[in-house]
Amino acid sequence: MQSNSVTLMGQVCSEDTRTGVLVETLKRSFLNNLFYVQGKFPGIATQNDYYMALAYMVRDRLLHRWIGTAATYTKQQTRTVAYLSAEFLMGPQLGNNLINLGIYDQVNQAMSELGFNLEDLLEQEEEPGLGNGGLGRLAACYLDSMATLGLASIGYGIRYEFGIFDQDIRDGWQVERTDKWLRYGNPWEVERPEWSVEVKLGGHTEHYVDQTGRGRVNWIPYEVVQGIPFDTPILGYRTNTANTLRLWTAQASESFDFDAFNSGDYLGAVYEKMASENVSKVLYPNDDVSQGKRLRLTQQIFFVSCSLQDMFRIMKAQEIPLHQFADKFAIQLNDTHPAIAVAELMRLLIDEHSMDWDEAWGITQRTLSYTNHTLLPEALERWPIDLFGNLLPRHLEIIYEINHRFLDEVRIKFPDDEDRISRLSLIDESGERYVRMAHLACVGSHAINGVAELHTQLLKQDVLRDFAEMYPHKFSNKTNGVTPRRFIALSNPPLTQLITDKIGDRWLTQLEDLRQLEPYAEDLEFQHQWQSIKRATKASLAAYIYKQNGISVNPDSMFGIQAKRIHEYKRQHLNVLYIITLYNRLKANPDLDITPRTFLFGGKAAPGYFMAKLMIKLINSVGEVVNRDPEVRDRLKVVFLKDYNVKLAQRVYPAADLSEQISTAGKEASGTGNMKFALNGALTIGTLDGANIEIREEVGAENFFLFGLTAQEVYDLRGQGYCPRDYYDSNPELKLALDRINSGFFSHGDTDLFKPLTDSLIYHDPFFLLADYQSYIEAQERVSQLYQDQSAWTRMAILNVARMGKFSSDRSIQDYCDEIWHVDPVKIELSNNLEEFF
Ligand code: CR6
Repeated sequence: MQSNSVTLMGQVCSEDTRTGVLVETLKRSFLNNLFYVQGKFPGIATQNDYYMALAYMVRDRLLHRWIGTAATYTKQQTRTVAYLSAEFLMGPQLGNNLINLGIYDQVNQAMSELGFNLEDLLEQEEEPGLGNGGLGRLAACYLDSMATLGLASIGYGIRYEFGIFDQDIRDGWQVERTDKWLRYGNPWEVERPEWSVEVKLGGHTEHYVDQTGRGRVNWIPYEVVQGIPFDTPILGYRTNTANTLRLWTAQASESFDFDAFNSGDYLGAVYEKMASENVSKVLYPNDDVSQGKRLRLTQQIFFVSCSLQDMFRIMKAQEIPLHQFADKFAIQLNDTHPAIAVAELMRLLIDEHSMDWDEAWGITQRTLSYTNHTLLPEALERWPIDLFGNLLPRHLEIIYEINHRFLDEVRIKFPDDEDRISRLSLIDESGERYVRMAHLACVGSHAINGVAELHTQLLKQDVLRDFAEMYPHKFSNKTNGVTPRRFIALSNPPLTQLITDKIGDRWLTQLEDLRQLEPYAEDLEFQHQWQSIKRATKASLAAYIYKQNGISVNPDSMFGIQAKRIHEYKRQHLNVLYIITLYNRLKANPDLDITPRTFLFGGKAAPGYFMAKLMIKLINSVGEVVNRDPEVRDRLKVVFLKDYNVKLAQRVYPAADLSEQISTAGKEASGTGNMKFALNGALTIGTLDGANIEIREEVGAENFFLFGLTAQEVYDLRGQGYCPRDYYDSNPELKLALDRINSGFFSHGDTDLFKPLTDSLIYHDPFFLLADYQSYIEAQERVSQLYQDQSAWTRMAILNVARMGKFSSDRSIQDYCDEIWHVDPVKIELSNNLEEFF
């Protein structure tokens, strides 16, 4: 650690007492914060006050790096990645910052000398749940990797007042509660009102010709919303780089309701003001599905416009001419949520900065690139033309013009192919007219990528096939990754230590180093240490379960975990069919010798998604019966962990023996939980879907429990006319499992409760559960068998971890840098003389 004393305006200030990392200094500054920031003394301080005092203490130690980083970027006019995402699922900040700063141990000691338990204080943090699941968490992992690799980057998004809802379980059903994460303040953010911007909405456009004879457009909005940025530092792991996550909050602009105020309609004006503040009020709680609401489109243009205007401000401040925009910024669109950036960047360049169309279009295409995250048709965003034109009249005109020019290009490349024209058009005209956001993103970007090999391949041959034929050079794959800092170093310290003892600590930034563990896979002593760590993390999860659910589970049973959003395509109910099958076997033969198992589930269902909510109810109902049945004698337990979020995920991954990755092949774009489980030594039972395929390739087919149809087989079976009922009729165990549900056995005699689910399976089964059932059961049998041989199991787990190097988000980000962004790392030298910054 370098000295933190600093010279500013000729004065030595902020000396070690404020930002030093000696234990004594840490204690003093913690108490200073308690008194002078929280305004509390120990007699009346709450646990939250202590957490805040600690958080500010840590933030103080980040700021030198944050300022140094900003100063370096400004001075060097660094090329910058702008990652635009409607979601950033950051998880708790305190622990991660301690790890990245490298002061975990000192702070732990300081807190314990003051009589506090650091773990308890970490537990106090309310996590910012500003995302639904994989997509938002991926954005957070990417920010961590960009900072760790020393890349100049900025994350742009929305500061939702209410993040993803808190999940409660009542009578087995999901109940949603609002997530008031800002209730006690957020110590990690800094408000920057001086960089506020205005966003226009609604109204109409007026076209005219200016004195130079140039056609111009004036957009007269119906309302104007102000965006205020809140910045959070994103520190890299053991580096000086501290980048920024900039989230926008909506506020009514003072000017816009001038008339209402003047005309004396004070209350009316204040009411309007409140309405604009709704823009950043709440995160839409849908994962992999689009809701098509006007407010959602408003959120999208809001954060996109704020962010682009912010980039223009930065250009101006650094005196970089506008025609160099594409050299200064590489903008990544995280799915189509920010795809309106194509039209908004054009509008800013043409209307507000008088650039001509061709130059603006060149800049737009060179700047933007687009990541697709799903093949599910219900997730592809499209906006009814009326709604779109009503909210964004100028953008619609620009989109028509882009479309006009684009379709001319198509006609030249593919003459006399009107079908192709209508398939490619930015406007869907097959019925009601819609703007297709994925098409807009494809046309306006120079690079388009999927998030796993299979996903990219399917994109090219199916969902975006016409675009792949039109612009083959734009397409590439960028397989997802996860940060090993949060998902091992922070969440699994004992395993981290064990690995580091063997191979040194470079693996945390060079994850391929894990390969050096391979020789230890056979080492019985090492296996033994490995097992005792797994046993301890399971015991600790068991204690948590007992506290939360009042269910006692045996840490020596196999923990199989399926933790992810609840969705039919993810097939939690296939897992349940296996539980019921095992249960039926035990009932038929109470002395059956089975591998004791604990089935754990966690995840939220979208509040409007009835089937997913019914799946939660089913899991809990089956659990209620199985867990209480004396004949089962602790050989089977079923637990639903409520309110699955990043904090809980960090507890769950280290405690898994078996990771359930059982989506219908061709449906899960990538998955990232699959990577986090494997990295913590769980073996995977899974289909050939998303990144599972690449995980299996890396760890070796013999170290992975594969089952189920391939994407091609699913496709073919669907084509032939899939008849799930045949499977039901011909497989007695499957029939018995479904009949048990239908008989009311798990629902206190209610035979109707689960009918929507079982009917859907027997008569439609859009996700091919029945087709995959037998293969799944057999794979589970192989799992149970192997678990009996603890040494063989552990060997396999070690090999899994040793071969997970590819799935670091550092590797993903390096791929984006090399092939899409073309940015290089920037070294941040920390000077103690702040004068150099001026
Ligand atoms: N729901 C995919 O479904 C992928 C993540 C991140 C998802 C998932 O397979 O791992 O994105 N897609 O790429 C969307 O959110 C649209 C997800 O999280």
